[in-house]
Amino acid sequence: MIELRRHLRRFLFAVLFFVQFGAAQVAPLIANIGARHNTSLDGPWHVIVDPYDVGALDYRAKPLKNNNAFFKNYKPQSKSELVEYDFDHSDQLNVPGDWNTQRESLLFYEGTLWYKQSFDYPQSAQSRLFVHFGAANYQADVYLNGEPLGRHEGGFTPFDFEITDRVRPQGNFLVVRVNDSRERSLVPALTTDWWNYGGITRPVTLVEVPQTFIQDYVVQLDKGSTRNIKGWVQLSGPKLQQRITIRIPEAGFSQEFQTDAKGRADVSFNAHLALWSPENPKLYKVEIASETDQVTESIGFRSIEAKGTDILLNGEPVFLRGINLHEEAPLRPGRAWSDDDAKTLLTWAKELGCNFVRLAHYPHNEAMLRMADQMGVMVWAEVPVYWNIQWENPQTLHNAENQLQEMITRDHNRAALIIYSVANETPVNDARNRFLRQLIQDAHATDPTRLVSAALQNREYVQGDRIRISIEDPIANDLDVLGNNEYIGWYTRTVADADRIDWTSKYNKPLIMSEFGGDARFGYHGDSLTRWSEEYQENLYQHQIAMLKRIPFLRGTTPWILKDFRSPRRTLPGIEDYFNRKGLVTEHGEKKKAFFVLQKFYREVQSARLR
Ligand code: GCB
Repeated sequence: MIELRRHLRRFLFAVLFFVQFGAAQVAPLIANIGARHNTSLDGPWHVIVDPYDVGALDYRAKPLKNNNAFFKNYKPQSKSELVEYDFDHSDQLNVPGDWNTQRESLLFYEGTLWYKQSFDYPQSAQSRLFVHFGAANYQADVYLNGEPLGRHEGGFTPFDFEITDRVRPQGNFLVVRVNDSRERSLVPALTTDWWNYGGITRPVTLVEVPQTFIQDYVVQLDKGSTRNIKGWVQLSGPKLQQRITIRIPEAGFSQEFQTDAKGRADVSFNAHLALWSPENPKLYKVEIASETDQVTESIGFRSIEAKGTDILLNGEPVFLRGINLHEEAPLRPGRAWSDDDAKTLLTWAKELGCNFVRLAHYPHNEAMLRMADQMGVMVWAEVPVYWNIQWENPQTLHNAENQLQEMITRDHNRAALIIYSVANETPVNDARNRFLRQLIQDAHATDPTRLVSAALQNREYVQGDRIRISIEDPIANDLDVLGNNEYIGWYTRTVADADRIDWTSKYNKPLIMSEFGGDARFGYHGDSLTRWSEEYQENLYQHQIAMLKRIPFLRGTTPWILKDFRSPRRTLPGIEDYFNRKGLVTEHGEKKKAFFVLQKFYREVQSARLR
């Protein structure tokens, strides 16, 4: 019944938006906004917490059309007029930032919250202006000066709206209704083992571009090549046919291309380049100029392939010494979003000996990917197709496909990014297989240069004294790299059972052990059989590592997880306190014993590879 009511509410809101105002469009994503003339709208925004959606619906639950609708930001015109909201006298929250950790009363809040920011913008007549959101979780309805711009769905990917014809030199107000209610049909769906941080969690920026501008481009090495750069450039605007010049000054490269009637130029050329790798994360300044616009971006070049059970980086076999990460800030509560957050998290990963991170379980912020490029850390990026999804629902599939596209579009020039993952621990059945195959196909079609994986589960066979665990999943045939999550010694079997386990695979493909681990409360000590103690976790890692060394087709590991993270599923008082404690460091940066076990293993792997 509650479920039904929620659906009704969501449906009514969609009616409000798309019937009353017509379907406003999310504009195509502008690449590399940091290189553009841009104005930050970050800082304190006025907010109204609206658990009953009174800013959108009247008491009959019908869409509000009058000045009571919060997006109107209406002020009483006389002392008698009834207006029951007032952004300017409401409290403020910082953008970017989740709402849960900025105000104690909002820690567990899920629902609607309205944001308002005012700004002036003296715009030049020749340019176009967009408002760009790094991300808002989960659904964002955006309004400028009392008119709707559009809606975006999905909590972890960027979106923008063109406001060229709507912006005023002075006194603009931008209102955003953010709703993070969980629903069965969404991506992710109802249940996750991470905090559902709501709000405008990433930066908001005004981006100014010329009338016809370089909207996006791919400049990356072709699949399997270390010389041939292949890609495209896309223009947007009235003058679509233009001459394009691509220059890589440091490599002495410059060449011209021509866009077609649709504003697109396919580009392909050879260049002598120092290849990007974790040991030498070389980035080149790449300049792309059209007749009307130009952008510069730091781009690295490397090839990544799967061959038999090997992963080849620049043609050489590589072992991915990884760790899982949630997008949680180090050393302070809440979502991570900044360069500093990214640097701290990746510095911890490097201290552990990592050359690879799995950014679980949704697309992390852009700063993270750019920092990984600079620091030389390879990346697995993932969409939130997690646990239980409505596999039969075509809208759910469409939603997942859209989030995947937005993730790929934002990061397709990042050398660090080598693997797209389309799912985590999903149950094998026909509808799920169809759903995931579609996503795998989409990822391959959109970006043929990177590898596609998913975190799968496995089957166990007991054979006398030994246990055989087999990687078997119908979608494995479609993947380039297999991921597998296992919790031997935590959710299944005993820690010591790992010594009796042999792994087999039906596929001639590389395996990444994408999760394993167990919880420990930092500073809680006991013997190696005492749950929640650092010694238990330490022992678990020791047995796991001994087992992992015996898997012939293993090409990477990302234990669960770098840092303790908030989760509403983890209620045990004194131990969990609403945190998943499988971190190797705490939320305050303290290192648990298991940290050093993994560090030792990664040092061994590294020196064995270098020999
Ligand atoms: C898993 C999930 C991860 C959880 C983890 C756990 O299998 O993929 O999201 O947080 O286990 O700690 O249970």
